[in-house]
Amino acid sequence: MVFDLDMIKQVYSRIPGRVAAARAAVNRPLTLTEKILYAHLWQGEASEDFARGVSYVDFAPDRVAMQDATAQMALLQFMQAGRDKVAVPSTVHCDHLIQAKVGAVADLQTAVDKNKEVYDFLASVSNKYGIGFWKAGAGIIHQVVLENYAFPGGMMIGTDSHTPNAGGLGMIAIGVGGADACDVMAGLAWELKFPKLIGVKLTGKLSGWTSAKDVILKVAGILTVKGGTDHIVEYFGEGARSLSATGKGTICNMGAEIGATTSIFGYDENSASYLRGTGRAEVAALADGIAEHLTGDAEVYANPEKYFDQVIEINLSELEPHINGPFTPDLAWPLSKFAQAVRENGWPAKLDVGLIGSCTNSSYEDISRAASLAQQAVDKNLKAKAEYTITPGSEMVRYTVERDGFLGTFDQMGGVVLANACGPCIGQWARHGAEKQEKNSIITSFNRNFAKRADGNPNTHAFVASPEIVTALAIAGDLTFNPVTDTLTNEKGEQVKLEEPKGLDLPTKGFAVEDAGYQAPAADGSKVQVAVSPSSERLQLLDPFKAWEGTDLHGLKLLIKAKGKCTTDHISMAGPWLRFRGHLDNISNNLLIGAINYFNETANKVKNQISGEYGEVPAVQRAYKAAGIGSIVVGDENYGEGSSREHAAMEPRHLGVRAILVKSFARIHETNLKKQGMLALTFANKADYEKVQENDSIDILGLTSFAPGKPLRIVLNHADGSKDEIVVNHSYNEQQIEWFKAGAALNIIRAQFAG
Ligand code: MIC
Ligand code: SF4
Repeated sequence: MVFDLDMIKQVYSRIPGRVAAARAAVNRPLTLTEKILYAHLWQGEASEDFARGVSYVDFAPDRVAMQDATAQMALLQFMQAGRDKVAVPSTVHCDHLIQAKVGAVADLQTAVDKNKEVYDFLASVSNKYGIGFWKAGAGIIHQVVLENYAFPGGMMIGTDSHTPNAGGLGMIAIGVGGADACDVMAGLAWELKFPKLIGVKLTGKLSGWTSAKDVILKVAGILTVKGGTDHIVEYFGEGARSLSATGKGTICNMGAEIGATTSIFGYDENSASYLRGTGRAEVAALADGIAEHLTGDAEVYANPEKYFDQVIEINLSELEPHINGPFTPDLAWPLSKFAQAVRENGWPAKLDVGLIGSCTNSSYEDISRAASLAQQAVDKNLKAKAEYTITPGSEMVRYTVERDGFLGTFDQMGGVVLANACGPCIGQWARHGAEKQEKNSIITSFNRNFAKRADGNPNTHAFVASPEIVTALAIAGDLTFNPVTDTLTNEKGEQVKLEEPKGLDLPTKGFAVEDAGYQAPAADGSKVQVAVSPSSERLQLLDPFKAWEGTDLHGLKLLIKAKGKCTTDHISMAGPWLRFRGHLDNISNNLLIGAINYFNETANKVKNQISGEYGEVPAVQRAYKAAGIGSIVVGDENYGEGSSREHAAMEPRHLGVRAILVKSFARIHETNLKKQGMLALTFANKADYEKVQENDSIDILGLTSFAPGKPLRIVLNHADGSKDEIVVNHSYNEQQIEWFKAGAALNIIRAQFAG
């Protein structure tokens, strides 16, 4: 048993009392989200005064989960916090650093050799501080968490934006930067803007080609990549109860793509079966005991408009399969309209690769349904026309689907099984020929499809769909194929049709695994040594950031005015750069190299205002740093969308950028900036974005009276001697202003533990 039953018992013993108190305090029925949030208040009582989307509230999460690419920075920070042991149960998962090249076994071995230094570091820090460690090959963080740790009514934070996956099992699970994880592991409160609530009422029942993935593909189309910002999405209704726990996990997982703080489903029979099926019958029994508190109040679901800020209704019986993309996960196409969209937009119709798996869609159900199509291909003499890969989400799923013959079926169809890891989803894909940058199409069951993400090629058109649709299209090798209506020509020249996919929520023979890949920490870690070599190119101990100088900032240079989409992949690219996630100075060499410069429409080419010449963004910023000149980054809407990686905030901080000024921020990134002592500012008047010129020298005024709710001013001193003064907003509260003043939140913790 790897989960902490005592902790769950404690949480369950306080939920009924806290929910009753909260209901009395606000004097109305409660949504599920409110119940769990109120049950996890750090101190004090529930109150209607928590203004949704505005008030910061302190919470006490029950768990922390970290994946290897973000854990390095989280733990480097935690090591400075002065604790002997983590304050809440925590785990590390090695999943992001495994590159997909030839297949599971060889790729895993290569990763273990190549990443030895980092894995050894993570294993020894985990051992020392009481953190559970999941070795490379054990699986992707969110699947391993769903299978082992997620529990209805719990609250977890994780250093990865898809942490909400655990919402499928009724947990409030939120993606954060490493500095937030560090606070919780150090025993401090965790602060969150009290969310607004979106209710999604699901009626009907899925059938045929439609699957849980299509619910979120549809929701993404409705809400777009920023529609969920500062909201929690709560799903309910008979349709919700008809979905498997892992299907719900898929929906919650991809809620990250609409910017939602998290998403959640209530506890039901399917949650209980999943808990029992994954060796947690005790948890199911405990949850049964307080089941009424693990779902929203009946009055809420009867009149959702009264209690949610926004309500969406989807009838599962009428829902069509969807395909989203290219280049953004919210461009949603119902299957019946997709072929036409491909033709009209001139997207490459030939499908090169279909990829299934990832943390989003790698459950037993997903794989069994995809395998039912692969089996048909074999039986009907169809040869898959596109390449086809499978990344199982965990060793437990992989072992079980191998035992049940599904991997053999994929093999017969020509599929390649990759390691239980993120692989191509995070650019860890040595795709042959990608360097030629040819225009091509791929389709995945992953969640993100930003340009260059999977294979580094900006001309790869990546689409997102369910594993079933990905498999059918890979068999056809054609994006315009509609399996519901079209036939295919087989090896014998006959016309054949694919039948609807079939699968099972849970294995009839139960899950099995030989070595799940878990390593428990030492009971007493005080003797464990953690070594970081000063000459390492992958790990670097952190130096504290400097405190604020106490004055307004004058004469900042414009580093870049980014145009259009600027995700964390644009700010701090993954793929080949993942190797430097534990070395702040080295990874800073990727700062904003993907962002498009407004003034020349080119990536990674900005004006160095000292020399007047154009150079790469990191090099220009290093020149400013060497000259002791601060700078500012200007951006568009939803800046920092995507990942939780705090490198996107630490790199500019490390290189001397002082402020990020944008039209709007994605939630996790904004918090990450604040935590690292940066100024995260928004234009009071979005049109002022146009006033920023390439040669501007910029002043930030009002810092000596920096206060919550009080805008700051910025003076844009243009090269021709004219100037514009503009108003900029911020969302800093008192405490966050202290982080800014101290130079970073961590500087405050460090001082507290030292004192
Ligand atoms: C991603 O899907 O982009 C990642 C890689 O899982 C990230 C975390 C990271 O950048 O390490 C995320 O989503 O938070
Ligand atoms: Fe890994 Fe992709 Fe999931 Fe991120 S979205 S955790 S990279 S599988």
